[in-house]
Amino acid sequence: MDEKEAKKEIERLRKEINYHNYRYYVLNDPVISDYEYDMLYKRLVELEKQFPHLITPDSPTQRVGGEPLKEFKTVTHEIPMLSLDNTYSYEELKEFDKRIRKTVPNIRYICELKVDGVAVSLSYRDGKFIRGATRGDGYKGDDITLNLKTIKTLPLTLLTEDKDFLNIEVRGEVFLTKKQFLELNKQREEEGEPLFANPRNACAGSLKLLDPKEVAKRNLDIFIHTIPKPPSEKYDSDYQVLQELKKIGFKVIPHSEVLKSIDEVISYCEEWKDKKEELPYEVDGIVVKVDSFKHRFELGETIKSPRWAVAYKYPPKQATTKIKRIYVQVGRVGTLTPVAEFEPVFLSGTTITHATLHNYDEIKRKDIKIGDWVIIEKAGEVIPQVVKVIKEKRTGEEKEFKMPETCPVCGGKVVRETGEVAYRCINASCPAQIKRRIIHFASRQAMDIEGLGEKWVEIFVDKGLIKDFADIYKLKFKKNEILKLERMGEKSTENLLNAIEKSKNRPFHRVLYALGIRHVGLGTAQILANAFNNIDELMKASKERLSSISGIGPIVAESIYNFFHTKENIELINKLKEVGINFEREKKEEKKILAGKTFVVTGTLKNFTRQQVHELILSLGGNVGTSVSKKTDYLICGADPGSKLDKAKELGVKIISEEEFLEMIKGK
Ligand code: 0OW
Repeated sequence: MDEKEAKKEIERLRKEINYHNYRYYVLNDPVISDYEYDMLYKRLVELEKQFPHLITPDSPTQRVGGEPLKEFKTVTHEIPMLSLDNTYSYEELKEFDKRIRKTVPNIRYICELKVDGVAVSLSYRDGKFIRGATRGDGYKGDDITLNLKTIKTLPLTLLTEDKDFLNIEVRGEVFLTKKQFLELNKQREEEGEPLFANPRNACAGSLKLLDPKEVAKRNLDIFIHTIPKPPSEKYDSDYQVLQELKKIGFKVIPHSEVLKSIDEVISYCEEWKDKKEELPYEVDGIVVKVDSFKHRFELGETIKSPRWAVAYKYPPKQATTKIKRIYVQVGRVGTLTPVAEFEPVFLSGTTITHATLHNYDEIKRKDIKIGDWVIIEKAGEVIPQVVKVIKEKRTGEEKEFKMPETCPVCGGKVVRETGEVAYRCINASCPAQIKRRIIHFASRQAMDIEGLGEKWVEIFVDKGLIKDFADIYKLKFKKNEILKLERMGEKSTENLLNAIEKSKNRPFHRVLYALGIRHVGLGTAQILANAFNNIDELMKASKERLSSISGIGPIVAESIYNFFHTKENIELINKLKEVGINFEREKKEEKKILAGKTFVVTGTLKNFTRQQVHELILSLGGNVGTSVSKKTDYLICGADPGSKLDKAKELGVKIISEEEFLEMIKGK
């Protein structure tokens, strides 16, 4: 196929894929099977790979942008993005209505759900999405185009030729569904990251990420609710324009109605007071706006907000109760989280007895004491929050809360590392963390113990057969107990015990990685294995010595030092030595195996930062280039490679994956 034909085929495919994206993501009503869609998409990817210069930013294949940004550019809103005046009672709504009718006696209102998300502006030129920005201060915001492109319900190309709609700006709310929010917090808990208090914060945090690939993982969504100026004189009703926007590809806010009287508006607010709890996303109010563009113009706006719109905010569901005690939960990664236990209190359909206090800083910030009376709030379906202490109710009996010095589950040392908010138990054998730690220990890139996956780890730990890493190697003495387990026959027991024995001789760097020291991934483990001959040398190293190693910063050095200066971990290492784990770098003399070879890296690597892989290549005698040339021997190609890949193809430079690179240096 020649370029001309390819261009035509590419355009046809894009048009079709855009339409099917709209049907699937916006209308929730696909008209082709997933398989047929995948074939179209695959074909487009192939053609764009064959003719890379035909790739355009608006292609459906370009939703997740390239390299992470260093910062966001600032952009100015042509029409300021004003905020909304809030009202908290139906009385205030009636006053709003009276004020409006003084200027416009005969009024039509649009009533819309007020989605609790992050306001953004989207600009289209010639029907293509060209720019997206946060509201910022209403006049200037951040250019977050690349992040917004990752939202599947945001059309990159509008499904219209109508010139009224090809060059428009629309505004909407980016949001996270309650389900996505809970999943994100669960993930963060596993990774020891602080939790988000509500979907809006999670959404705002996601849009601030500089790497679009990370944003894409957050599954953000968007509702369009406003067009700052009518697309042409033909339209006077905003409601009607929104219906048009829906037809050309936008996911317009649902359940809106045009109502003629404030009484109807109030019954709409009443109707959604409870109904909103069943919606998959957070709604914190109702937006009431004048429908006619002409009337809006007549009513005008104040410096802060339009006179023709108001938000009716549902009262946040609150209650007061007394803190009986504050205890500490230990998460799967050892994070210590303070939790308040209350006198049970009924709040929006559920009895509340506990609420997370997130972390010690939060307790100090709100000056929370044990025995305090507090106001708690459930701003929607998500976790109840302690809003504030009712100081007037204090009797002097209240007690200060202190974070424990030792882990409440295992008694191990609790540390709070530099720059961290969280306190953490770093005992690698802590029962609260042991399952997750063993799963990591046995995983493929660590000790690679075939057959010891999540399911069997859960069973072995629950049956008390494994309490720490060393117990894995003692399972061979418990063969009879294992055979009694369901679905663990003679053969599979034999296979598992052999796999465990075999794992004793993994390379030193993989054993270090398997220990699960915070901030020590495969790359850092490799650097440590190159810097120390064995575990004893490493355990004796001071923080200064550790942070003097290229690729190891002060925070990582502190984490490594703390790990090896925790009593339980020292015992664990001794036990692992007793069962015969290899804690030495391969005996082979330190050959500079990459001597004379020049490497260039492109794209994102799974196990190394760019700096770490450069350090590693240099430590093995290789050279590192920053651009591809005839002198380049290898291009290591990670995810989402940059233009170096095309250059390497052009020059015939050998292209290897990260896995191939690891094979090349394996066990050296
Ligand atoms: N959050 C919303 C929403 C909405 C406003 C925009 C300017 C004047 C009327 O769902 N459904 N409709 C509007 O219309 N605003 C909304 O959110 C506002 C935008 C800016 C601050 C709030 O997020």
